[in-house]
Amino acid sequence: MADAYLSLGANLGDRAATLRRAVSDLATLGTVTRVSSLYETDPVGYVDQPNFLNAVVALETGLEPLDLLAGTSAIEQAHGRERSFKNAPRTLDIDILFYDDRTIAERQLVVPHPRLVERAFVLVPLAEIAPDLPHPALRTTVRDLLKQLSDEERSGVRLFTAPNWIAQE
Ligand code: PH2
Ligand code: MG
Ligand code: MG
Repeated sequence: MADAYLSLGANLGDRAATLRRAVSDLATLGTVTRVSSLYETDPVGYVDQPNFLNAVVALETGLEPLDLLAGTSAIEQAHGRERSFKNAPRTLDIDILFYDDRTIAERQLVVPHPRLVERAFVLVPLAEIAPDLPHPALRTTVRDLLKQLSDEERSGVRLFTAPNWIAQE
């Protein structure tokens, strides 16, 4: 069994409903062990698009990384994901952030996710559920990676309350 961390994002349609269904779909790929809160986030990269809702999920899985990627891609497809251009608005994006402490550099999949260290929309929810997790290559904890971002970057990520979002104990 491996511990994977996944980033979820949506900025089209009923974003909270899509993310809620995505979390239950992910249970077909393993056991969802932690789910962050939802965050409303300013778009990063291609900025002329609607705000996102983002969250991070921990998944215990028996799938190998490329099989996990096939599974998450199928869930994106099932939610109507279209690939028009890089960073285009999307009904659902699921990215693999970490897969145990492995580093993977395949054509289809690079793990740890190469842009996670610069993305408050990933690090804020990740720090909520796994602050002490070390980045396997940088050896810096998620908490410390988040501290390296500017106040401005962190202010683009705001707690979002959705009724019936997945309950955490
Ligand atoms: N995803 C991107 C590009 N920009 N910005 C926010 N706020 N949230 C995202 O999930 C996101 C983004 C590419 O996948
Ligand atoms: Mg992405
Ligand atoms: Mg993606």
